[in-house]
Amino acid sequence: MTTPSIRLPAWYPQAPRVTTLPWSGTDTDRPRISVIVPTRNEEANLRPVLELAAAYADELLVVDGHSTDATREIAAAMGARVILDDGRGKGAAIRRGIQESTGDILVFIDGDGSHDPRDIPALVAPILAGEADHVSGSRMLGGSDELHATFSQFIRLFGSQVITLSVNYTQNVRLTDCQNGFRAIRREVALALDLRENITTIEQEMVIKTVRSGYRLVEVPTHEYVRANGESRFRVRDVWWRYIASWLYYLFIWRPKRRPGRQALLKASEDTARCSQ
Ligand SMILES: Nc1nc2c(ncn2[C@@H]2O[C@H](COP(=O)(O)OP(=O)(O)OP(=O)(O)O)[C@@H](O)[C@H]2O)c(=O)[nH]1
Ligand SMILES: [Mg+2]
Repeated sequence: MTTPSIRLPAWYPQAPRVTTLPWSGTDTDRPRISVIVPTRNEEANLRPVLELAAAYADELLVVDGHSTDATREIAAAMGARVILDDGRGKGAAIRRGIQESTGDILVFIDGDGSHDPRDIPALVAPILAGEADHVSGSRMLGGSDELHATFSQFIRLFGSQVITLSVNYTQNVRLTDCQNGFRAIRREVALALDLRENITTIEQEMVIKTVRSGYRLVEVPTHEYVRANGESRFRVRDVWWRYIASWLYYLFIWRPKRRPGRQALLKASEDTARCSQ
């Protein structure tokens, strides 16, 4: 499935793997899961991600950022529905994915091999159990191969920790990671958050809005791997001010809307919990 010059991600399994979701009810009662993969020029990384993610997905959606390589062809050949983002960045792609998806639970996973799709059952478990509306993978709990190696990574980690601490102390929560791209969220909640960010600042927007809106956010440990192939395009010097601006805006200025659907969402969670028993 690969040429010698393409590396497989470290998590790619050699052994048989369990692909079942944590659900003991009937299959027809189980909430549908959409796995959404944002991609931009990930032809060397995408196959293993889609191959394993497909095992957990009722719908596999690739939101592509106008790749100039074979990313879209590979995604389509592997059975994903492929749509294009509007060219404004990963955040815009996530927002497009939310709009286009049809599942009850949305799972976001990067297409660069940084996340192990076999963590998807653990990510969706608290939602299937009716205990969470949004589950974020945490690199602080699950470890990371790329938090400390370079000065740029140190700055990202430091900034991320400052933001997480500020969320914890202002919102009385105890989160460890506000910026991971690996998460699961009830689609109704994702829509209700009315997301606006166009770049990777969408991760902290989702976390802060979830907490401030009173939705239930749970973290589970997930490991972050070094992207299997290609270079990181993330440049701290280009985007640091957008992180600071969106952090301060969503934490201190933005106000949660009244959420008339809140009771319905809680009831749906309870129904989900009952079905899974
Ligand atoms: N659709 C879309 N996807 C994007 C865009 N930018 C990045 N992505 C994808 O979003 C995921 C995360 O982007 P990365 O470039 O890996 O960003 P990162 O994980 O913060 O940084 P590194 O892993 O260090 O490069 C990857 O699957 C990218 O291909 C974009 O503009 N549009
Ligand atoms: Mg990455």
